Amino acid sequence: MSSSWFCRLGRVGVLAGALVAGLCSTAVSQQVVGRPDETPQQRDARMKWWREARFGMFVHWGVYSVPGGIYNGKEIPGIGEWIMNRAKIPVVEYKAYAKQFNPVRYDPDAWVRLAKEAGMKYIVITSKHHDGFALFDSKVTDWDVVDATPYGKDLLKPLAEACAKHGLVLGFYYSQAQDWNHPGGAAAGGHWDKAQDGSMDDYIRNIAAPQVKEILSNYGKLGVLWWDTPVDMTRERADMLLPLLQLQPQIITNDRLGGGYGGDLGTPEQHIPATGTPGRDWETCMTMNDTWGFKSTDHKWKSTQTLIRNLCDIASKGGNYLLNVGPTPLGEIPEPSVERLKEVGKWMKINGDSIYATTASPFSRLPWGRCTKKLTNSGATLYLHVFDWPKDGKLVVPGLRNKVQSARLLATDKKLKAKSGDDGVTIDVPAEPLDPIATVIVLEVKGKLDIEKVLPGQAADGTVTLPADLADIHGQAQVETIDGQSSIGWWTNAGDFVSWSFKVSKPGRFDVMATAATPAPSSKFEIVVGDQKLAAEVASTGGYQTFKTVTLGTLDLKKGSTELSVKPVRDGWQAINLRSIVLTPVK
Ligand code: FHN
Repeated sequence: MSSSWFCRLGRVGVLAGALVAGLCSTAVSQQVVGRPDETPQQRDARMKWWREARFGMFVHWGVYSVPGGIYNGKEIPGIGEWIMNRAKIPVVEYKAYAKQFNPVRYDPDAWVRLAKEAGMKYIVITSKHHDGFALFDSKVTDWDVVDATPYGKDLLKPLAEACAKHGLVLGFYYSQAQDWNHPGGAAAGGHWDKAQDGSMDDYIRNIAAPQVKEILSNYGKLGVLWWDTPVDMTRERADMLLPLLQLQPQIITNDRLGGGYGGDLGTPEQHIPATGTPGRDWETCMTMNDTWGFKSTDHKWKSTQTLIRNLCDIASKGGNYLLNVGPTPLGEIPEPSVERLKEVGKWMKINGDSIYATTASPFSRLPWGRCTKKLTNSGATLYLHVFDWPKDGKLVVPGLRNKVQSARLLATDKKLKAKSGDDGVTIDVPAEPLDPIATVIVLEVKGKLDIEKVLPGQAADGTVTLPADLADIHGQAQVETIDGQSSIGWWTNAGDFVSWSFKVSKPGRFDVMATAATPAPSSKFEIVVGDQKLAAEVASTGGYQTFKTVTLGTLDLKKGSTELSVKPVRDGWQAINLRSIVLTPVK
């Protein structure tokens, strides 16, 4: 097979820089061209199961779970699986941890049942992470679970069997460019021990390529091969690995092989992109606390609400959610993960139809939640995920012009009344939500989807709310989701600004408030409306994820269409995350 089996494109160099720090933002703008010998229909058929699945489990497991974030009695900052690199642990010393890796409580059947119960359709496990330790019986090294641990058994075989038994698709993660324990494998990801000396080409030829061959040959049919951190992955190096994919012709790969190969999917990490990428499959991978590999001191668990709303948000943008668990050295998935996955599963059992096999929302924004859709012969089924239940019992679907055939609650099938009007479709809903996290309403509409963009206006009390996800962004800043709420982030460039268009029906003087977060002592910017400029400043909130609402001053608004911009001031601007600007009439 020729090395151009996958077409290449992309900005892997940029990506790799971010990845090596373990702080990757997103694999942006890598267009998948596909395989030159694959028709679009064949590609759609190959991607079908994955696109319908929407939800999968990521598993980061290895020897690093033994120190669990602690080295020489001290907590090592950062993600648990990077402990060897962060603490610069010598190879010999790190390898000794394997003697304590004895996962006698490993129950792959229970893992798979848990993933299934959560509503996940596939599992991607680290067959080998950056520490080079193989969870399988590798013939090209002794640095694997069979040869180096008291456990002595291949961990992937029984997982593959359990997946097959319970009908889940199995995928393997493989760190092809970083391997801190085999000579030549640490060239890219850092180097602190003579034992790591060696040529990266030799490492790829003698360790990575044969191991990829092993994982693609010995575990039955696989769904996914998940490459990672393509640091220094030249075309030539990638070409030592790429042809091996022929061993699993239907396999789906991500965009992290390197060498300019785009793979099948984009991999935004730890965040949800502002919009989906039509024509390009993508998958947000995310931790449930702050680490991928087990870290005994990390108790920052995301709430079930955040996880469910993230899943809705991702599905509404046409992506998949690959949610991580980091098992302990005994082989157990930490209890807080188990609890949350079971709760997500309860929601999915009732509401799964609104996630599986759906495609992206036709609305650019909905004030109360998210939407997914399925096209039907007569029109479309819209699944409305209502996060903020209307207090007045009227749910307005703004700008929807299609005729509604029916409206019902997904959980109970109870029919609801829906009426078309100037604002869109208004649905009469019960006084209380069925599920405060996300209640799903199913709308069947007729014909080709017809949605008019509605500008935000004033609430009955005159308030104007300008949320992050309605902003027009001028520059490189991006809308991201933190704790289920959107904010404008990555706003490091003082030349970037954001603006909103909205309608004013009740003019007057307004207090201007911003909900923002920044670790900087202060950040200065101005709010511009027509020829008015309001000098504004936000003081440190303690971090990029700690939001505070501050009053910035007042502005006059005239009747009619209005534009408000937030513009950094060159002297004094520091990056902020901005969740919203709210204007309230001065009393
Ligand atoms: O460095 C790794 C990290 O440990 C983890 O495996 C994540 C998962 O996407 N990938 C890399 C950072 O981008």
